[in-house]
Amino acid sequence: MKTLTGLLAATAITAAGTLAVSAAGHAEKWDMPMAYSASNFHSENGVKFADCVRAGTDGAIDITVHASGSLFKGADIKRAIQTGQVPIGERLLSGHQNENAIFGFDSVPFLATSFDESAKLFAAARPTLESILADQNLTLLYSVPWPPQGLYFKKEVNSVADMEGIKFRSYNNATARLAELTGMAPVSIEAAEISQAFATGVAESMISSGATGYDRKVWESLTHFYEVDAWLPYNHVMVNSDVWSGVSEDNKAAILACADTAAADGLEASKAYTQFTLDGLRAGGMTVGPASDQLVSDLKEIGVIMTNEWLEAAGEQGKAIVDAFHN
Ligand code: PCA
Repeated sequence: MKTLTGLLAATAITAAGTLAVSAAGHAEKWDMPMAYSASNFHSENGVKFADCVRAGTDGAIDITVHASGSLFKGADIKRAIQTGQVPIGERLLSGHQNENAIFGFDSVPFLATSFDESAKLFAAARPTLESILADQNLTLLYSVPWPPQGLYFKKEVNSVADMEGIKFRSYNNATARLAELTGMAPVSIEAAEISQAFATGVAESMISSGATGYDRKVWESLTHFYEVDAWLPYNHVMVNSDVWSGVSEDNKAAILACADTAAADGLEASKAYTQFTLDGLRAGGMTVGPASDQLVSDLKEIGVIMTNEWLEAAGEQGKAIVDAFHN
């Protein structure tokens, strides 16, 4: 639901964006919505990217990061960039699989389960992803993976049978489907709102990284984290293609150099944050460890179903990505 302040802010930004474009030669102010908490590594990396762009363009492009979904909620960020309500923003594209199955390349269970494999998978998917985004008036600047995804509960869970009926917070199509196939009840909730959802019992479990559980202090409501390493989903920073074509060649080169740095720094931060946040969950009182053999084998069976469903939906392009990944 859009709030009044959200609507007012969006209107003000559209006006500011128009002004900035018409006043060529002056500093352009770019508002950059991001969905996750300011202390999360993606958001911190976004602020560093903005600093790099400001320096690299001699102040001509001045990006302000708005973390925690404060300007637009995660689910609305992609559309806001496409339609020019904001020039730039960050979004988890696997949340838009209903537009194009390729957007879910990174959430196919057990296809790529480590940072190295996920980098290979992303490299295989990138050209296809960029051409789909180009048709949507979006230019991809950089992408950063979340740490491996594991399962959170408020009780011990050793098999899929133990998951029956649990209220499960989903963040994209794959997580909602996982809930259905495991007999849980999916409820879509943005990361910014999960602490409250767990505290009030609207949700009782989720699949996510240690990072998100740590950022949202979920040990206040949940007790167990099982390392499943199901997949590593990506956040993508994208710019509106009309805005991008108005950027000078020099400034484009500066921004692309900053994007490369942000991709590399973001990956390193994601790796470093993995162990740090699992330790943090433990320090918060949670039981953190590998899933039982039974749970792993149950989940792998569901993974096969979801892989087949994704391949079917993603067609030739999806198959080409998986083939390139395996080669
Ligand atoms: N955190 C995000 C997406 C994946 C992750 O690790 C979330 O839970 O919304």
